[in-house]
Amino acid sequence: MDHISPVLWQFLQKWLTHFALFPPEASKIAPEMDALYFFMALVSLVGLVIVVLLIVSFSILYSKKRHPKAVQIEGSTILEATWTIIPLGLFLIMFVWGALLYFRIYTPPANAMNIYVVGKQWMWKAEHPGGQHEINALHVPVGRPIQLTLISQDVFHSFSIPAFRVKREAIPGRYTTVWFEATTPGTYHLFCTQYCGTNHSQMIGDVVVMTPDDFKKWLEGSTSGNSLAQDGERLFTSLSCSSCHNTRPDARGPSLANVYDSRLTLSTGETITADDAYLRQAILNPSQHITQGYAPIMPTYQGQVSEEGVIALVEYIKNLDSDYRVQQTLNTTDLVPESPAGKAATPGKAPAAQKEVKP
Ligand code: HEC
Ligand SMILES: [Cu+2]
Repeated sequence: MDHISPVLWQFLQKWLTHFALFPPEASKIAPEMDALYFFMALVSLVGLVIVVLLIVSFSILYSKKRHPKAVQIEGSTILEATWTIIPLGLFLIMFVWGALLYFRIYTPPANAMNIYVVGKQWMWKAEHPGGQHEINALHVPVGRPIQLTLISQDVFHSFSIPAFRVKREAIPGRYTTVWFEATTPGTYHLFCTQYCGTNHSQMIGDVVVMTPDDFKKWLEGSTSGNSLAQDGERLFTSLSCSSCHNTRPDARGPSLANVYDSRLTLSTGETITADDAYLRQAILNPSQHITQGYAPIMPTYQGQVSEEGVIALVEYIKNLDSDYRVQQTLNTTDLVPESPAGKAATPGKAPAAQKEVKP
């Protein structure tokens, strides 16, 4: 909102926030969303004033007292073109402006830190890559793009942080994403904005924006001892995935190392990108897409793994390199510069073959 006087803007903003008409602007996109919002409000207001003025002045000017005898006025092309073209231009400005913002909000930058969020009646559960779990709370660092990968365990929910001007549906059976970059440390509201049953109004929580140092401390203090990928690794063994997906040459399933984000060729000849959604489907509904060169022998895990379990498995597969082991990342790697960067730095790890369940 640089085009109106900063003093006036600050005054207006304070006033609106004070009367709870306007949430604080705490993300990078928030001021830009508000600029569009106030532009639309202003255009509507100007339109309203013009229409009201015309109604009042016409009813005085052309009243029966002044004009007892009606006179027909023929149309004016110029006038009609004007009142068509000007609003059309204004609406097109709103459309292009809104579309540009929309694409920015729903396209996370490549360097965004991913946090999974699972909605269920009636709570929000967040899963950090370092294995930190939280309920009805979300801790994030300031000044860092955060991507949320959302899914619902039951019905439709909608995840909303008004102070960040961010909102996205959490849909059963499908991952959706949204991203933001928080600009101001503090605590903000978190809502479910889609009516989802009796206790919908209690499906709320706090987003805590912390300085990078505080966030690092929080990560260290909230760890369960295992990263999300390591939780996935355990599930991978306990669900016997490793009996088919392993490093042996006669393995019955394809190698899952480096499969994430790669192009797979299916038995139908189609190719498909192995993204989060694809991996989820491959686990819950394996017969839907059969990878070329393999028999459709993989059993479905529908009903055997919770959404959080699937998330852990997906995170494990994402981090998988050739030896089917994942490193112990209790923190988000690039926030902790002193931790060893490479996956080679995991001394004393058992070789993959030792953890096989079957000979
Ligand atoms: C009985 C053997 C078997 C078991 C057990 C098994 N899979 Fe599979 N899996 C396969 C085969 C064969 C394919 C390739 C054919 C297909 O796409 O269904 C496959 C495909 C996949 C794919 C798609 C990637 C690709 O390259 O095709 C993923 C992801 C996957 N499995 C994960 C898992 C997970 C996670 C588990 C455990 C929860 C598991 N699998 C258990 C045999 C198995
Ligand atoms: Cu809800």
